[in-house]
Amino acid sequence: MKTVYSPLHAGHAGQMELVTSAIVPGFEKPSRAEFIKARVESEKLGPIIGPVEHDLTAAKRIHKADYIDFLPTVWPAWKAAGFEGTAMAFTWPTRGLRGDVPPKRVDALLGYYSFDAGATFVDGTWTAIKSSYDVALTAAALVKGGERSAFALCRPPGHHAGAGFMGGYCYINNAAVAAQWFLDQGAKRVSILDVDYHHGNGTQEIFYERADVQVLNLHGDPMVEYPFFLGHADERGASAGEGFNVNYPMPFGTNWDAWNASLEDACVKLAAYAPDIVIVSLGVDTFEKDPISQFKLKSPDYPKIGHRIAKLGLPTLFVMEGGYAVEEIGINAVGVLTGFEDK
Ligand code: Q9C
Ligand code: ZN
Repeated sequence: MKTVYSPLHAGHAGQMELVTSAIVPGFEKPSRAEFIKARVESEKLGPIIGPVEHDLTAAKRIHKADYIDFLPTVWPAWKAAGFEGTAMAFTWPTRGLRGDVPPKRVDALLGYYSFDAGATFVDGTWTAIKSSYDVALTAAALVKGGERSAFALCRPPGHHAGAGFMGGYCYINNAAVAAQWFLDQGAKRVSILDVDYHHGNGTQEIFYERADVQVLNLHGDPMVEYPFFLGHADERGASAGEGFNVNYPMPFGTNWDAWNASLEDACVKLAAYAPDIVIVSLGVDTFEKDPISQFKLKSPDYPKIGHRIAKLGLPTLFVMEGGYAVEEIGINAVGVLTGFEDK
């Protein structure tokens, strides 16, 4: 399996993150991608290639144009305003406020275009976002071109980003972009299987009323876990999309057996949908030692995930999402991929 990777992710570095009661160094840091790349090499998964640059047309097929156009302006505007450090939102237009009037200040616009303080900017952030998007589209083209699978080593991740907002370390929803791109290239149906620990709220929102993209999400129960405000089992899609969104919220402490039961059910539903392409939103923050997560998967479990996905027998694009136990992130992410190749 080929991996698509760009070194330009590395400029998205050194930002701070707001967690309960403190501002700390960000968990979503460059070493994540470097550990994964090193493991791709040491496991000899296959060639690592650079991305082809794309314009933003594919992003605007699923994101609002004003939102995408805002992203490259953040850091220059932040600097021009005389601010320093990490560009971070602090006010949001929640219920009872105007969500339809974008303010003029960049610090306010950060809140207008986000749902939390978790999508921050430093100097290299836009370049990294754009490279991650290019990585996803380049890997998608490999699968479209006939490869059985490809690995988009995306950083930053994407699945929390909705049509018009960022959050949770995510800006452009790389998996959703790829899904729409496959449809625009002639695919009739695409399934997105999101195995990241956190609910992929952005992906769900983008495709919620559509029947041409099936979205299956395995994640920590939003009653007690981020992103809290989406991801319940009764969210099954709406209008034409009724039945094409499937959520598997699971409690803290979920181990392989319980998690695997959800995966099995999701794979049965996926096979019944018979998509042309499977996109895996590949988060490995389900790992027992993940510093911000509460599931109990162990390293030997990850190849089993890949093995089950391979049994679907469908062209598969893996898109990197979360995972914050950096020492093991490569072992676990690449474990899924080698498990897939072993069939
Ligand atoms: N105390 C992804 O995995 N907040 N995003 C965590 C930690 C945000 C995770 C708070 C977590 C976002 C792509
Ligand atoms: Zn996650």
